[in-house]
Amino acid sequence: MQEAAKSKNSRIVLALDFPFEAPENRNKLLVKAESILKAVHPFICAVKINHHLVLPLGTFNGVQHLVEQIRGQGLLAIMDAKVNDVGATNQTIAQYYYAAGFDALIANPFIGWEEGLEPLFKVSQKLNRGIILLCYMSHKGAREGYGQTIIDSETGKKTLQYVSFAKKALKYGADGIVVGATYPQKIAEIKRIVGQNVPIYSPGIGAQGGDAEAAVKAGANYLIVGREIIAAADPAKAACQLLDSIKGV
Ligand code: 3DU
Repeated sequence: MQEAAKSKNSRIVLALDFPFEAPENRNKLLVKAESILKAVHPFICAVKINHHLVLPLGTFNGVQHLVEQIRGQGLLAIMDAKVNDVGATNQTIAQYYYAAGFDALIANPFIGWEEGLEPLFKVSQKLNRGIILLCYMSHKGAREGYGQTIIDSETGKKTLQYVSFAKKALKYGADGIVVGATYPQKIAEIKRIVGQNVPIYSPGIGAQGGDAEAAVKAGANYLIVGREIIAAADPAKAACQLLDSIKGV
C-alpha cells in the first residue's frame, strides 16, 4: 500500500459500490465499474470491492476481470468481505478471493484468534496477501459492539473493546485496521496505540458525514471513499477535489 500510495501520490481507496440493480440488468454494473475506474484511477491508490459487486457479478465471472484491471493500473485490490466465521471457513473464503487476485481482505476481530483469525492470517501470509481488521466502524450502532467496555480475557482488566482490538491488531501483525472517519477522536486515540505500525483505513467520508481533513489530521493513513466520488456528477473531479483537500494535511 505504501508503494502504491507513493507512486499514485494518493491515499484514497475507492469503494467501488453501486446501488441495487435488478439481476437481469447486472451486466450494467460491470460497465459502470469499468467506466468509473477509467475516470478515477489517477486519483486513488487502491480499490475496495464489497458485496455490491461480488453478489451480482460473481467472483470469477465479473469481479476477477475487474481485479485484473485494478491491478493493471498499479492499484491494490481489497475485498471487504468482513470475514467473520470459523477458521476453516475463513480459510476457504480467503483462498477464493486470493485466487481471484485480491491483495487483501477485511476481517472481523470479534471471531477471536484461535480457530478464527489464525487460519486466515496463516493463509494470507503464505500467499503474501494482507489482512485488515475492523477496529471501530463508522455507523452509530458501532458503540454497541466496538464501543463496549469489556473485561479483557487476557489481562482481566476493564477496557474498551476497540482499544483491545487495536492492541491485538498490533500483536497479530495486521496489515491495517478500519476506524470510521465519523469518529476522528477515536482515530487519534487508536493511533496513539498502533503508531506507524498498523495503518488506519477510514471509511465514512461525505455520505456518512465524516470529514476527510479531520480524519487525516487525527491519524488516518488511507481514506475509503465510495458515494462521495461514485455518486458525483463528475467522479474524476470529485476524486481530484478530495485529493486536493488533503494534500499537505
Ligand atoms: O459510505 P461510502 O459510500 O463512502 O462507502 C463506504 C464503504 O466502506 C462501504 O463499502 C461500506 O460498506 C464500507 N465500510 C464502512 O462504510 C464502514 C466501516 O466501518 C467499514 C466498511
